[in-house]
This record gives sequence, structure tokens and C-alpha cells, in this order.
Amino acid sequence: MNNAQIAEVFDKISSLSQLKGESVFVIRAYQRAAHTIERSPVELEQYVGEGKDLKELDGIGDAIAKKIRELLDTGHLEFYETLKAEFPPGLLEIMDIPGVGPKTALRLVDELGVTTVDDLEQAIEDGKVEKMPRLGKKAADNILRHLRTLRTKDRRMPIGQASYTARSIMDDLRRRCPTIQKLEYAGSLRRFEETIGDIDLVCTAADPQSVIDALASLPDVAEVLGHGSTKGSIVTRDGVQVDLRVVEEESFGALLQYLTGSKQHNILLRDYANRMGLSVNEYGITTIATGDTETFADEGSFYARLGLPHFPPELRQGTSELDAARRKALPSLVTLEDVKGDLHVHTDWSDGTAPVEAMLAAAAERGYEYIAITDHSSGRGIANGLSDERMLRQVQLLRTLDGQFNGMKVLTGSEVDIRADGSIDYPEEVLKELDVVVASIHSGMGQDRDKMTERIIKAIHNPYVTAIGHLTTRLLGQRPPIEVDVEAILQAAKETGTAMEINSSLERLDLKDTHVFRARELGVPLVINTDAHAVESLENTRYGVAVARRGWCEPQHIVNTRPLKEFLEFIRKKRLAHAP
Ligand code: DGT
Ligand code: CA
Ligand code: CA
Ligand code: ZN
Repeated sequence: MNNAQIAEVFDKISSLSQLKGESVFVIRAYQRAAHTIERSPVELEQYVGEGKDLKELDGIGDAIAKKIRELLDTGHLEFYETLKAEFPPGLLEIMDIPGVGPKTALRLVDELGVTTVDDLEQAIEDGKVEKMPRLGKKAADNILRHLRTLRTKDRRMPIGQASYTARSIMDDLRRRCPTIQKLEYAGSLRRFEETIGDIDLVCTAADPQSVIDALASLPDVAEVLGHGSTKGSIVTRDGVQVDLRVVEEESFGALLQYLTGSKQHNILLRDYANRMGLSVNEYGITTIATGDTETFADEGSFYARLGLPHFPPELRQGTSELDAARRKALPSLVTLEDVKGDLHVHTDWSDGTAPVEAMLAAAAERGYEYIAITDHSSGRGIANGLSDERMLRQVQLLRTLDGQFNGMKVLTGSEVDIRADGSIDYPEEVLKELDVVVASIHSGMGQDRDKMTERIIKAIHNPYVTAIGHLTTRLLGQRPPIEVDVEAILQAAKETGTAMEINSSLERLDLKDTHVFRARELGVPLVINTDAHAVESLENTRYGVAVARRGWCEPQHIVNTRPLKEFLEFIRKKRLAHAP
């Protein structure tokens, strides 16, 4: 079991305990455990495997540690199963809908007699939920919105989950099959789609059968769908399908290309090849006249045979990439190495887990030229946001730390809340001390589209705002995006010289690829930020880079690829033009 799954169990136990009328102490203890586990940068499985004591983790005592071990060993928790059995069927499923708390879920189950998400949808459509006291039309609409997101989540998983599963299966396979040479993921995961239907793996190995056998016998397998000599397919206990193909070294490139897709890209490629008298397939390229098939050990030579460049997987969307290649106009996409700094970083001054110094040291380690520390502003009480006075104290500290880490420039900053009326936290005398101001929405997400758009545009017009953070506030598979007029917002950003953030967190990926594509077309400045709350999360930049690549961005489209001096010019330009 991974941390997310374990955390979910404790989260559910906490909710059910609340319904049972357990003491606040008990409820909080489970909540705290869930929180710790969810945020732990290390998988508990690994932690226990290394012989470490779970009780060293914050909020984990004897009883909870024992439950975690039971979950890790058996995949089940007797205590939880017994607890669940005390409640009506369907309750957990309905509680699972984001925005529906345990008490509301229990009311819906009791008063409406609904036991499935489908029943509930029907009840909302029939107007039954809006008539319930203390719920009403707005709550009913919200539930419906969340419920529909949940539904799409059932079919496809967020890329974060797929990426975690793929990595852990690949590690397992490598451990079990020393004859594996190449092993890569293909499909939508390699193209970096934000949701993934299934995981496709391609590999070469001296002993192909051993790899297929290993896949079928992994501990996490719930069902084996296929088990041949070069192909295998399984479903994990989380319901994730994994397809694996083992292929000869000489054909690896052709198969990887085929399985990377997209289907639409492959179709365009097939038409293109046909016009050259060639046919492309998973085994290679066949000359139609003779029936001879050439094989390709790598993708580069496969594309080269068609007179085409090697398409970065993120561009293989089957849109205009082939036309662009023919016109020799494929972009030189931004890479991880191009990024020179991170402008959205939290520390333990607000809701991050590491001290300022640790975040700075890790950023310097990555070779950054600059970094901005941007803890939460005080409007966000729950995240331990910084009061005016604490903010100014942090500014003092950051100035003394500037240059102390490999000469890296330390910029002062804040992630300020955009309030419901579009104003931002902090008075001018605080704002003017900050080099970087990332303004984000964290509350009041139910505002209607016009009001929300106006609210964000007002923040964009604030001379102190450097960038808008995670524009749509979505959490993939958990929370739908807010409704806004993205086009109008991008226009305002362009006019004012305000950057739009590509938030690299795998949970967010916000802006999303299509927004980035449009922003780039319009000439809106973009920044790639991690929003790191822990040292390890500084790694996430690569995901933001992948989103930028899907939006056809080159380095010049991303402000934080610029060297320090140019970057400082950028962040000061807007302020000088507009600030009093
Ligand atoms: P997914 O799994 O729904 O997130 O998306 P993909 O792109 O990973 O699709 P999947 O797993 O069904 O197939 C993997 C790749 O195999 C796909 O991207 C392209 C290739 N492929 C699958 N079916 C076809 C097909 O009917 N025609 C062509 N040309 N390629 C196909
Ligand atoms: Ca797939
Ligand atoms: Ca597949
Ligand atoms: Zn943040």
C-alpha cells in the first residue's frame, strides 16, 4: 500500500469516528495521522523496510503504528472493516465525494435512502437535495459538480498516481529480472497527459518470459488479464491496468514509438508514410512495394527514415506537429536545465515542512541562480500565514541569507491570498519589501464565473503582483477547476506584464497544457514554479516543464529561464510602470 492509500484509511476512520460520536481527541488523532502520512516524503513501506520506527513520525503512536503495519502486511485493517460494517452501505462512497462531509453524507443516506453516487445524482436532478434543510440549491449544485468530477476520475487516473505506480512496478521488475536491459514507459504517461487510462511498458531482456512471469506475480496484482511469452497485462489492487511488451533490441525503437502514440499522431504518421510508399507499424517500417520491413533500435532512426525529426513525446498529440515538422518549424522545447530559479516555495514559517535554510540549500544544490521564498500571507489562517510583522521579519532573515548558498540570489516574496473582492493581503509598506508576489486563490471558489474573472483580473492589475499562482485551483481527480474566463485573464496578464504560473505539483498542473499553449500564443509571460512545501518537492520542476512542453514553449517563453539580471528587470518592470 502506498502512503496515499494508508492516509485515506485513517481519514475515513476519522470521519466514521466522528459519526459514531467518538471524542474530539480520537477524531483528531486519526486526522493527524492521515495528514502526516499523506505528507511524508518517504513511502511508509520503504520506511518500515529500512527497519525504522514508525513512532518517530509526528502523530503516530503505538496504536496507529500497529494499524499501519497491519495495512502494509495484509492490505487490510480489521478494525476499519468492523467500523465500516456499523454504517449503512453507500455511506463511504458518498462521503468520498469531495465537499460532502461525513454528517451530510449520513443525512443523504438516511433521509433520501440513497446508497450509490448514481442514486444521489438522480436525487439531485429530481430536486430532492435542494429542498433539504441546511443544504439548498447551491450546495446541491456543488455536490453535483464534484460528483461529476469523481465520475471522470473513475475511468482515468491522475498522472501523479500513474507515475507513482509505473515507477514502483518498474523498480520491482528490475529487481526481480536482472536480464532486463531497456525498460521504459510509453503511452499517455510518456506524453505527459494529465490523466492516464492505463500504463504501457516496453522492455528488452535476455529472458523475455521471466519478465512477463515477474509482472504476473508482483504482490500488488489483483488480476492477470494476459500472460503470453512477450506480452503481459495485469490490474493492480488499485484498479490500475499495466500492459507490458518485451521486444528484441533491434525493434525497441519502433515499438516504443508505436506504443507512445498518441493514436492520432500515429494515424497522421501512417498517412505521411503511405505517401512515401511506406507503411509504419509496431515492428518497423515496411516498404509497401516489396513487403520488406526495416527494424529500428531507437526512435530517432525510426523518424529519420521518414525524413522527420525526433518528436518529443509531449508534442505527439496528433494536432499540427507533423505540419510543423514539414515546415521545419518544430519548437526547440524548454528543458529542465533551462530553468534558473523557483519562485513559489514554502517553508516552516507557514505550512511547509522545512526551515528556510534547508530549502535554500536544496535549491542551491540544484544549481539555481535565484529563488524566491513565498510563504502564505495571513489571510490564510489555516496555513499559518505570516502576519505583517512576521513577514517583515522573514524579509530581514532572507536578506542576511542572500548569497550565502553558492552565491544564489535569495529573493523575498509571498504567496498572497486574492481575497473575495480581488484585493490582496498585506498593505503597501509590506508589499514594497517583497521582490516576488505570487497571488493565488485559496477560498471563495464557488463565486460565479464573471465575479471570479473580475476578482483575478483585479489582482493582475495590482502593481505588486508578479505572478498569478495555480490559476484554476483544481486538484486533479479531487477538486474541479474554478470557472473563469481564461482568455480574458490571459489578455490582462499580457497587458500588465504579469506572469502566469505553471504550477508543477502533480496534483495541480495548473495552468494546464492547453492554457499554456494559448498563453504562449498570446505572448503572456509564463513562470514554472514548484509550490514546494518540502525539500523533495523542489524536484517537481520537471513536471511543470513537461506541461510547458505540451504547450509548445521554448525557453524564451518562460521567464524563470532568464539569467538573474534579466529576470530582475522583468519582475521590476511592471512595478516601476505602475507603482506609486
Ligand atoms: P490512455 O491509456 O487511454 O491514457 O492512452 P494511451 O495513448 O496510452 O493509449 P493506449 O494505452 O490505448 O495505447 C497505447 C498506444 O498504442 C497509443 O498511444 C497508440 C498505440 N495504439 C493503440 N491503439 C492504436 C490504434 O488503433 N492505432 C494506432 N495507430 N495506434 C494505436
Ligand atoms: Ca495507456
Ligand atoms: Ca494500453
Ligand atoms: Zn503555494
